[in-house]
Amino acid sequence: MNQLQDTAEKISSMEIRGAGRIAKAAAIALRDYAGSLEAGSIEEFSSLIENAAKLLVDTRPTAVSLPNAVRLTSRYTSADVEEARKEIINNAERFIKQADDALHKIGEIGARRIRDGDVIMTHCNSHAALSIITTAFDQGKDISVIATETRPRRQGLLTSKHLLDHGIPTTLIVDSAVRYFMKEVDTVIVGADAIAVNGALVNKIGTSQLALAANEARKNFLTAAETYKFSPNTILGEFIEIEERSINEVIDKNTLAGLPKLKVRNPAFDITPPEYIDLIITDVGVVPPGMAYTIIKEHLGWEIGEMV
Ligand code: RUB
Repeated sequence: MNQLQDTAEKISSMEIRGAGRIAKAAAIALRDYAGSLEAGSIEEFSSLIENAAKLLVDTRPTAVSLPNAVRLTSRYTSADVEEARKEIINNAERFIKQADDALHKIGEIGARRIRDGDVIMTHCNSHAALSIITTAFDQGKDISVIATETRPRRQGLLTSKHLLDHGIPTTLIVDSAVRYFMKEVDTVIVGADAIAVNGALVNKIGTSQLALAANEARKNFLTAAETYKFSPNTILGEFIEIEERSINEVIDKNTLAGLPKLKVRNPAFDITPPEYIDLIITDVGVVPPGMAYTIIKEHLGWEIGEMV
């Protein structure tokens, strides 16, 4: 298996997961593929890059960071193979650096919204949300975190380990205990797989329940989203596809064999409407959901004509 297929396989199987990491892995895979592929003409080069881009984008449908990263990386203007190769390598390096810088900026900006003594609830495993939490803690704020387990893949354990390694007091709860604990929470912070043009948030299944419970209890609900997680295609009226994963993640084969008539569903993400989101913490500042259109237009750098 070559390195490109290896990355695609690791994204599909979730060995590489989380919208930011998926995007960076795709940029690295394209950089290395462009760097080593053999093409006799620019047409051949172009077709190989297009196939590679498609292979990567098709691995997981929901995280918009993936097609955005692939699109930003695989663009080139030169008609010369060696120059086009260089352009792709440079694009990838730029994207990777910007993604790392964005995480850092989100941490700095988001930490200002955290007060000393805050109890924060988070869901799944978001490096952008964790950047805010660890930055606030490093600033000396006395904070603690309630982390949801996040069935079925239990990414809450990754989050708990990350926070505990950082010295942050952390409590793990099952997903169905979110409303029970909301009264103890000051702020909910989650990551984003995609932000639509209307400011709706697509994130790990269960996020919208946190938002509902936070709204009912009048608690802040923040999402941390790098600008490359905003979806340009939603400007064209496209929907963001919600990935349905294997039911084997939910129920093991033996149990299922004993319940032959049981139907099992496993959507991996859900949609939180903009009215439940107080603020989006991005690398270019804190914005209300209503600003999503502006972020897409000003920071994603391609024209509508290019997409239609
Ligand atoms: C991960 C998930 C994360 C976002 C943001 O889902 O929903 O909240 O991807 O993560 P999965 P980050 O585990 O299915 O990939 O902030 O790290 O990009």
